[in-house]
Amino acid sequence: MTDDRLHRDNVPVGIDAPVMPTAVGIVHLGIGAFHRAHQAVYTERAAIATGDTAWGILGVTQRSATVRDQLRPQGGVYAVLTAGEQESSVELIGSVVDVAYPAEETERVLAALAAPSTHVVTLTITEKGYARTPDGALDLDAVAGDLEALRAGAPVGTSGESPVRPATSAIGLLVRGLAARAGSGAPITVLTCDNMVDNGRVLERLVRQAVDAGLPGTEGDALRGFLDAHVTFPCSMVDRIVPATTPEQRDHVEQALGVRDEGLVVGEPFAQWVIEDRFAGPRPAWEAAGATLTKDVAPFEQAKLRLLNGTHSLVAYSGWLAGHTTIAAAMADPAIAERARQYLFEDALPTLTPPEGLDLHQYGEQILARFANPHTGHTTAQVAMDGTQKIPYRWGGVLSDALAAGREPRGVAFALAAWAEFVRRRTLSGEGVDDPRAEELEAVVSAFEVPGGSDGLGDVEGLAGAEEDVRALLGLPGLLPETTPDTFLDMVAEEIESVR
Ligand code: NAI
Ligand code: CS2
Repeated sequence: MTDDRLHRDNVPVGIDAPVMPTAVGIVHLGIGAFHRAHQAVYTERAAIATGDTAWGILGVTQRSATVRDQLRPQGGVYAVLTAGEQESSVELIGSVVDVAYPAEETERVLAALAAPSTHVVTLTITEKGYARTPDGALDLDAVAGDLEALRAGAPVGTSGESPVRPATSAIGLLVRGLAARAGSGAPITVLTCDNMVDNGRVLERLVRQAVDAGLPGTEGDALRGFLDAHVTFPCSMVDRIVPATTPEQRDHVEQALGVRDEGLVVGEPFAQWVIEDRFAGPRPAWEAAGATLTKDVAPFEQAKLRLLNGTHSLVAYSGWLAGHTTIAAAMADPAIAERARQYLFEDALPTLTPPEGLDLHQYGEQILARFANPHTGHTTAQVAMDGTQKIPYRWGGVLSDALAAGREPRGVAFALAAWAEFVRRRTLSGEGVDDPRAEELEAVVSAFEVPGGSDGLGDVEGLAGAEEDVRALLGLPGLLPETTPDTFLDMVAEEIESVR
C-alpha cells in the first residue's frame, strides 16, 4: 500500500470510512462501473443502516482483469462520485472485498459460489453476456468449454491435482458454481441486474438450458432437483446512469481526496432498485438503503426499459449522427429533444400500465431532465454500443404494442432509421460497430455500398442504396417483431432523410 493510493487502511481524513465486511455473502458476476455505483452502494448503505457486515461482495469480471487490478491494491475500497446538476459528492464504498478474474481464478470463484456463507449471486454482465442466439436460446457454442467441465465434474477447491478448467462464459461459470453447491443443498438466490425484460426468468431459462445440454438425461437430475428446491431467480429493475469513468474524473477526485483512486466510478444522483421478493435464503436488508421489494417487478421494468432506455438509445444514435459527443449535448439540440419527447410521450408511454403510484408523465419529464445533466459525461457512443442486444427490449415491445393498437409509431421509426444510419456510417468509415453482431451488420451494409467510397461513406446510389440496407438491417433475425408490417418499414425508410 502506498500513501498516495486509496486503500481500506488508508482512508483520507474528512470522509466517512467504508464498511469492513466480516464475511463474503454475495458473489457478483460482471463487476463493472454500474455494480460499483448501484448494488454495491445499496449493500454498503444497508450495512451502515443495520450493522449487518456479513454481506461482503466478491466481484468477478469475465472479460478483463482491469477492475481486479484497480481494486485489489486498494483492499477493494473505491469511491463513488455523485455528479448532480447543482452539486457533487464523494462516498467511499467498502462492500467489495476483492475481485476475481475467472480466466486465472476459476477455482476460487467456484468455491465462493459453493460456500455456505454465500447466499446471493448478482449479475451485471451486459445483455450480450447472456450468450444467446438471435431467437433467445442459449448459444451452446459460447458455453461449450464450461459444459465440458461440468460433464467432467472437475472437483472444486482442489489444490492443483486436477486443475479446474478456466471458465469461458458467465453463464457457464454460474452453472458450474451451482453444480458445486448442489451437494450441500444450501439455498441461494441468483439476482440479475441487467437491462432485460423479465430478466430473472430469462436467466433461469438459460441456466436450465445449460444444465440440460451439459448433463442430459438422469445425469443432471441432482442438479435440476437442487435448482427446483433451493435456487430462485428473481427479476429486478435497476436504474442509475453510470457512465464509464474518465481520467479527468479520476484526477478531479484525487484532488478532492488527496489520494489516487483507480477504482472510481461516477453516477447521477438518481438511483432506483425494484426487486422481486423471491429469495431462497438470507439477503442484505437492501430496503434499508431505499430498495423496493415487490411481488411484481414487471410494470416498473417495462416503464423503465421503454421510457428511459428506449429514449436513451434514440438520443444516442441521433445525437451521435448529429456530432454530439454526450447525451446532454444531444438533449440540448432542439431537433433531437423533440424527437425524444415524441417517442417517449406519444409512442412508448401509451403502451404502459403505470406501476402503482407512479405518474408516468412526471416520470418521463424526470427522465429527460436526467439525460440533460452534463456532469455525468455519459457519451452517445457508450449508449450506442450493443444495439442489437438492446433494441428488442427497448423499442421492440413499444413497436409490437403500438401496432397491436393500430398505431404505427413514428418515434420508433425515427429511432430505427438513426440506428441503421449509425451502423452504416460506422461501417463505411471503417470505425466499425461495437456490437456482438457487428460482423452481420457490417456485411449487410457492405453488400449494398462500397466502404471507403468517394466521401468515405461508400458509393451510395442516393437514398435508394441506403433504403435497401436499412431494410436488410431491420430484417436481421431477432431484431424486430416478426409481425412488423412493410408499411412500418416504409415509415423507417421515410425517416432516413431526417437522419442523413
Ligand atoms: P461495464 O462495461 O463497466 O461492465 C460490464 C461487466 O460485464 C464487466 O465486468 C465485464 O467483464 C462483463 N461482461 C461484459 N461482456 C461480457 C460477456 N460477454 N460475458 C460475461 N461478462 C461480460 O458496464 P456497466 O456500466 O457496469 O453496465 C453493465 C450492465 O449493467 C449493462 O449492460 C446493463 O445491463 C446494466 N446497467 C447499466 C447501467 C449504467 O448506466 N451503466 C444502468 C442500469 C443497468
Ligand atoms: C444506457 C443504460 O448504456 C445504455 O444502454 O441506456 O446503461 C442506462 O444508463 C441505464 O439503464 C440507466 O439506468
